[in-house]
Amino acid sequence: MQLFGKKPTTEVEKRPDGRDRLPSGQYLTKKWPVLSYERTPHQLPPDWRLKITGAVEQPFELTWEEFLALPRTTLTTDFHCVTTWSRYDNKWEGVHIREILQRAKPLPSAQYVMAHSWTGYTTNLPFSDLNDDDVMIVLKHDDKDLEPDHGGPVRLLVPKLYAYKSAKWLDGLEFMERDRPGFWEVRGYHNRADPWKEERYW
Ligand SMILES: Nc1nc2c(c(=O)[nH]1)N[C@H]1C(S)=C(S)[C@@H](COP(=O)(O)O)O[C@H]1N2
Ligand SMILES: [Mo]
Repeated sequence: MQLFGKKPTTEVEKRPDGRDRLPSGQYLTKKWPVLSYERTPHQLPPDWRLKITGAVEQPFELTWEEFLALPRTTLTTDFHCVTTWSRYDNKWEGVHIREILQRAKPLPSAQYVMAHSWTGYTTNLPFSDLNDDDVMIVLKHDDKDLEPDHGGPVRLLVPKLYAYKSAKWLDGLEFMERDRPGFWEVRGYHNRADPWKEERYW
């Protein structure tokens, strides 16, 4: 059938895993909205360290210079906020989570992780969601240094979960044996936050 360049309206864009690219209940935006509970900090604290703590063989801290010296990687992902906006094809640059995990050597009992921001924000996730191919600690977005409003200079990225799991202004990962709810999770946001299951609130 000749479609004259129009896509049939029933055709839904799919991801390689067969899921709809746009999770149900989401709308697409080209702008990148800012969602923060805190006031945006405009400077890295002078004593900033990335603190890797808890149930790991090798707890460690990195200074900013040490963190910047880690190998970098880039990745393009979609990003989904629980308040229903999604933004496609974000290009991220940063340090892959496995650069951290291979140094820290989490214990088998480390089933959960709490991400910490220096502003006091926290968010929890299962270790298996952190230990994944698409999880990074990011420094750049679409080839520019991450803006302060978006967590610059350094944030977590867990693109397969709603964006409240991607803590802005990151300064620590705490490996835990038992789960504990983070900032929004205490206030009614879903503990797991899978956009394809619409795990928004509980
Ligand atoms: N420190 C911190 N990180 C945070 C938040 C926040 O309020 N504080 N909001 C979360 C939520 S709800 C979303 S949707 C994303 C938004 O990221 P953006 O502002 O870069 O779009 O950051 C997440 N990380
Ligand atoms: Mo969000």
